Amino acid sequence: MRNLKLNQPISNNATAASSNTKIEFDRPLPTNHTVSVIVPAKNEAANLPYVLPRIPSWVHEVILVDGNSTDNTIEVARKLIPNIRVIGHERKGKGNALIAGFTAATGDIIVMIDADGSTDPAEIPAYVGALLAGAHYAKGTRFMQGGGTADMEFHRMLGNWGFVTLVKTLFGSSFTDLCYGYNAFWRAILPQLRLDCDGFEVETLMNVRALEAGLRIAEVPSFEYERIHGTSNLHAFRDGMRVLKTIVREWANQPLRANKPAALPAANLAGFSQHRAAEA
Ligand SMILES: Nc1nc2c(ncn2[C@@H]2O[C@H](COP(=O)(O)OP(=O)(O)OP(=O)(O)O)[C@@H](O)[C@H]2O)c(=O)[nH]1
Ligand SMILES: [Mg+2]
Repeated sequence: MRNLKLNQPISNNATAASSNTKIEFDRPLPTNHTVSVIVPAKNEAANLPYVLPRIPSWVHEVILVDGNSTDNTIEVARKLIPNIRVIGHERKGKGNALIAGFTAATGDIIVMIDADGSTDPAEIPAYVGALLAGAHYAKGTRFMQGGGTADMEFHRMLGNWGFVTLVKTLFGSSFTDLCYGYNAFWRAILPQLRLDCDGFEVETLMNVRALEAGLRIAEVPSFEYERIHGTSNLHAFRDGMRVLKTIVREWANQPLRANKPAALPAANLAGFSQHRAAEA
């Protein structure tokens, strides 16, 4: 049977490779592309020891985006990964935090994970693999074979299903999940996402904008674990309304962008083959 929470905290410092806990996935990455991992965190000191040490040692940069934590989130993060980059963000909200992290990232590939133990960094190779195989954007899904969730009450599952269906209807997508916080993409496509939101609607906005931009999107099966300690920052009704407004607004604004976006910045997407670039 599957563990519903990430195993145990790993408090001996630095990377997974140097800790006592052996991470099976921590094999060398078969590419020279650099990877940045963005971790938005608001009062997650108790959860970071379960999360940060599981980030593969070949990740070249980890950015913790702190939401004015009142616990010792920053101190714990620095203890676990001494060279972690810690930044802040201007306004409240996970969306604002992620945008700050994406903007600060320097890697060819950007991966976003949560700090509460819901998303397992050991899955990062699956996301990176999908990008190296030709996707521009790799979005996690809890609702494909190989994925799952231990962290979603029935009403949230129902809401997510409703939004998935709405996006299918309005945008013609075949997404199996929508409001999930584990995604990855080539940094070169960031301008095409035109991200401009503050709250938990951020994942929905990213997914819909990736569709609108005609990006090659791959879904990656992912298992969402229970938050380990602390309480959620999400308010199902309020944040559900923000998601709904985001979908409707994006759909309503579509005709204003009658022309499909210019060709993808394929030249910058190393790992994306030449003849694919010519097709775009
Ligand atoms: N920097 C920053 N991080 C935030 C903010 N709000 C949420 N986060 C982080 O974003 C991640 C997801 O937030 P959660 O509160 O776990 O929300 P959720 O995963 O949708 O809800 P649960 O499934 O109930 O945990 C966590 O790592 C939070 O610490 C914020 O305003 N600023
Ligand atoms: Mg969570």
